[in-house]
Amino acid sequence: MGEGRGNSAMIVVMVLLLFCMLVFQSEIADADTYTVGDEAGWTFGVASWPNGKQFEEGDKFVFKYDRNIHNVVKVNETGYNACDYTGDVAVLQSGNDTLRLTAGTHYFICHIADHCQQRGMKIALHLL
Ligand SMILES: *[C@@H]1O[C@H](CO)[C@@H](O)[C@H](O)[C@H]1NC(C)=O
Ligand SMILES: *[C@@H]1O[C@H](CO)[C@@H](O)[C@H](O)[C@H]1NC(C)=O
Ligand SMILES: [Cu+2]
Repeated sequence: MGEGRGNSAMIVVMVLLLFCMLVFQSEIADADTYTVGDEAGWTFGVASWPNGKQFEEGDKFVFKYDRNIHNVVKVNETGYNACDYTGDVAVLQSGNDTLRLTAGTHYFICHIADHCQQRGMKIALHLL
């Protein structure tokens, strides 16, 4: 009798473990990949692209652009608002950069010519 109860407790634990693994897996599979700016890519006016979209921790963002005329610079909120950056910041310039982002708000600008200041080539991505 005691042994029977032990076995069923074991089964319950195993079912719970399996359930947790499934939930965990589906959360990973849930991560989406977005092409920033959709078909147009990372270009002028991209600032409004995130409007109405919901991003989640782990989502991937593909920045596609002509690397001869654009770049992608990760900045902080101040840099985003001022279209500026200083110091050691990551400058992406392959023309096809994929970033997996964590929860929080991430800011990117194009630092070529007046693209950020005048052309809306900046983005704030908020991930839940
Ligand atoms: C944010 O970025 C600006 C411009 O690059 C820089 O001057 C400032 O020190 C940064 N602030 C923080 C808190 O890192
Ligand atoms: C962009 O990069 C991804 C992987 O990082 C690759 O699968 C894809 O083929 C690349 N696309 C182009 C147009 O280079
Ligand atoms: Cu640009």
